[in-house]
This record gives sequence, structure tokens and C-alpha cells, in this order.
Amino acid sequence: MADLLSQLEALATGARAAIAAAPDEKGLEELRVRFLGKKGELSQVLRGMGQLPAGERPRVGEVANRVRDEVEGLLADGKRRLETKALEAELAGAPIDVTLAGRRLLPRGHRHPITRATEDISAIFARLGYEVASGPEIELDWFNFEALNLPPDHPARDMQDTFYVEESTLRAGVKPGSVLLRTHTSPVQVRSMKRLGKAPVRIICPGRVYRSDYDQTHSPMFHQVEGLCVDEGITFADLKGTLAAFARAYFGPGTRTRFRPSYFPFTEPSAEVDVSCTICGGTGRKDGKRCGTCKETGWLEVLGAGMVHPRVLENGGIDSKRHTGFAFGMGVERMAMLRYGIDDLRLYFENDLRFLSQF
Ligand code: 2NM
Repeated sequence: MADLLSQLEALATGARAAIAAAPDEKGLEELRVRFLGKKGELSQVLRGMGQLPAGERPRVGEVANRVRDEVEGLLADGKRRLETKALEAELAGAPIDVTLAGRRLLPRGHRHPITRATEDISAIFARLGYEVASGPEIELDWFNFEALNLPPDHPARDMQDTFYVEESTLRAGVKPGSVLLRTHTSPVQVRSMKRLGKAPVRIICPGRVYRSDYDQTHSPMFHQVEGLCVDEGITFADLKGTLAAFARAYFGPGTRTRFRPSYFPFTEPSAEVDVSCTICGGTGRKDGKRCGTCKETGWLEVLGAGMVHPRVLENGGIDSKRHTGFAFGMGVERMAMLRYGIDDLRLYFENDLRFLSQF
């Protein structure tokens, strides 16, 4: 028995010294195997217990358990000590520069061309002092039509052309046919005028709009940017100067503009605005052939505009005897097509990465 007890004592002494001297966690693991492993020193000693008289075994077992507990404790302490040491060494060493550029180019996402065009257009007007305004896509008939001087029998108000929110889904008390998906972003301008309650107003309203129309050149949802400028003494000359400056900023410095008389219920007078063709430069000919983009006319229609009808100003809470203003609107799908040479509306909604990755 004395023999086994002294072996256990020697094992404990050896383990204390070895664990204290272990250089790293790997060395510590080797020591665990050496002392406590299945074929380790402790197992070796315990195998000798079989030769002992039964009465002496409990005493040896007791000491063996104490030694195993001690060695396990030393190994755990040693692990904590080495972890702390490694961390301190790392902290004392060269710092990690988290601002360094990556070593590999990671694939990045892209803005959708519609987003990009919307942001580019808004940024140009932001430089001219306009603020971006937004409002609900589910709108009241009053803001979408009534306030904009569209008579009740106007074709745009027809079920054929506008998506109305079904009566059964409306809250109690809401008049049937009075809630719809906005058909333009003009209601945002009426809301903005009312909220501001005074001139000057300079806002740009980008967003989704909805019309019941679906074919090669129409999507039931599309994007618009509309703008509004109201102050004392605003004239048609301000409208022309602003939109000509916008066209040059968006399509390039050589871009010319042309204003043709038109009609909108919410503006008087009204105009359609053309820009010189971005493909053929306004010549109507491209590479000796007829320019297909402008159909050889040299002009592209890109904007609608006009002086805001006094009734619309009054509906927005603006005194139309003191103030005048101009407004304009454009379709973002078309603006992006002309800028990036996109020839098919469906590309915007197919989400084909071969298309999207180009922006
Ligand atoms: C257009 C064309 C002409 C327009 C008018 C207004 C408002 F709310 F101020 F009356 N906003 N936008 C307008 C005028 C829009 O889009 C082709």
C-alpha cells in the first residue's frame, strides 16, 4: 500500500511542476492526457490496486481521488492563466487597424435604376432649393382629384382608370368610392401646401403611383416625380428657366428644351416639355439612319407642366390673389430609359441580375 501511496504522491508532485511550467494550452492538454488519460499515470497506479488486500483499497482510492481532483483543478487554473496570458500578449502587440481596406473586392449590391433616377432627379432640384415631400399611396378622392380641379365626370376618375379601395374593406363611415390608390403624386403637393399654410413652397414629390393600365408601354404601378414652386411673383418664365436648367443637369449641358401648349385641369396655362433627343442630339438622324428614339423629330417629350390653377392654390390654403406658382411632373421609368438607354419597360420589374447589375 505504501508503495502505491508514494507513487500517487510522486504523481501529484510531478503534475504540479509540469502544469506550472506548461508553455501553452496545447502543452496543457498533453499533460491532461499524460496524468489523467485512459492510459495515463493515474490509471497506471490504480491498476496496481487489484493486488492490494480488500481492506487497504479504500484508503488508496481516497488518496487517488484527492490527487485526481487536485490535478483537474490545476489544469483548469492553468488553462485560465494561459488564456489571460495570450490575451494580454495580443493586447500588448501591434494594434489591429479596423480602418484598413479589405484585401478582396466583395460583390456589392446596386440601387435599382428607378431608385437611381429618382435620387438623381431629386438631387438636382435639391440644389435649386427644393425639399423632398412624401405622402400616402392610399389616398382620398378629395386630395387626388377634387382639390386638383378634376371635375366629377373626368375620365381619370373612372373605375376603368383608377384603382378604388373596395367598399367592404373601408372603415365604417368612410364614403364608398372615396379611397383610392393615388394616380399621381400631386395630392402630396396639396397636402404639403395645407400643412405649410404659407408661401414660399418649393417641394419635389417622388413616389409610386397607380393606374389601371397594363400593356407593352404601361405598368399598373409606376413612378413619378412632381414639383411645385409657389411664391409672390412666380411667372411662366421661372417655370421655363427651372425646367431648362433641370434638363441640362439631368441629360447633359447641351440639352435644349421646347415648350408646347397643352391642357391639365390643375394648371393654366399648361405645357408639354420636350428635350432635344438624347440619342441623336436633336438631328433626327443616327449613324446615317433614322433615329428611332425620337422618330426622326429630334425631340423627346419628358415633362408636363404649367402655372398652378388658382383654385388648386386655394384648396391648398394659399391666397391666390397674392401668390402664383408653377408645377411639373415626369415619369421616372421614362427618364431612366432615356438616360441609361433602356428600351423595354418590363426590364424594371423582372429583377434579372444581368440587367440590374449594370447600375
Ligand atoms: C404634371 C403636369 C402639370 C402638377 C400640378 C400639381 C399641383 F398639385 F401643384 F397642382 N402638382 N403637379 C402637374 C402639373 C403635374 O404632371 C405631368
